[in-house]
Amino acid sequence: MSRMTLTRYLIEQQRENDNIPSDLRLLIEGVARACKEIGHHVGQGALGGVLGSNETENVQGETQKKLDVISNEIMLEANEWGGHLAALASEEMELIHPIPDRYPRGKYLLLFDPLDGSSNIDVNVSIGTIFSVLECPDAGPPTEATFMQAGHRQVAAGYALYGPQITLVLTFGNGVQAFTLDRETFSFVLTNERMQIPEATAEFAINMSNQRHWQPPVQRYIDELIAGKTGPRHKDYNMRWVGSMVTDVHRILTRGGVFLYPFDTRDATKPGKLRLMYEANPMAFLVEQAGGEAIDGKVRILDIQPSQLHQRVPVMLGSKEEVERLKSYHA
Ligand code: AHM
Ligand code: MG
Repeated sequence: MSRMTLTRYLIEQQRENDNIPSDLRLLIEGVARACKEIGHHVGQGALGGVLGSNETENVQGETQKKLDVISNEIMLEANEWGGHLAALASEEMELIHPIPDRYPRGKYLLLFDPLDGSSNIDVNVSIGTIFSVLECPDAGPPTEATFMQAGHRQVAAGYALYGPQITLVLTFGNGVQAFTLDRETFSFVLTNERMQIPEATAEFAINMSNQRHWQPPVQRYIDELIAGKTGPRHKDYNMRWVGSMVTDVHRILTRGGVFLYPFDTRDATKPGKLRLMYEANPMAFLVEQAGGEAIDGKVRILDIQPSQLHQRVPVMLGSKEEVERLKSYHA
């Protein structure tokens, strides 16, 4: 069979199921092009002068890496002219970015973390780009309030993973598809038409160095996993923590597992580390579409009504059995 490129897959889906409007398809193709370009810069590393930090801080008060800034620019430039978007928002920009007057305004909103896992850039460990697409409900110029929609209203979401392979993982609410970049033809080729997370797992991902700051339900849950075969779970668990959410989630979509960045008591102003709108929501959409679950402890991530563009949430996602158990411990 001839290879199924991203373009062909999206056109055929639109034809067969009528579930991907053409301007949404073109928008996603624009995002995919931007990811290829970011992937190129990531691959250049020291040769491209892209490693190391900028002198700047983002709205979260984090020092920006050069690649954070480069990736943000690429996402803006690749996506603002297409005519499919009303506005964009990014982890690296305090305010939303309305489409400049010189371009036509479309009906979608794009949110993204242009370069996720920034602490891994300089050490040559996998990193990624995460994105989420919402509809723009009104015809007037969008404001931050226009973005304040719960995650279940996303019409598409995905990530690009810059690892040994460059992988693009997408959902339009009809399962999860993975595409691998063919580095010779520079096109994304469908390599997994339906990613599925096994219901049960024996692998967990959490930053153990924060253990003393966790709340009792997470303390209990992790204690029980670590107790292994002789503990209440009666099996041995394995641990992985890459420190790039994209990579940790990709592993879970590929072979199962559970990922936690829970609420902790380190900083009263931060209810978790990860950001709802461009990290937790798109990942929760993908995980649910692959048969898993995603909660903040008590509530389904996709049902959280956002109140701020850069708000943080605790995140627990992955194999159903584990997330259900976490929910029961928090109840
Ligand atoms: P970033 O968007 O600034 O890169 O931060 C998000 C990342 C996630 O990819 C990852 O899961 C987490 O931060 C790791 O945090 P920690 O360094 O506390 O383990
Ligand atoms: Mg991030």
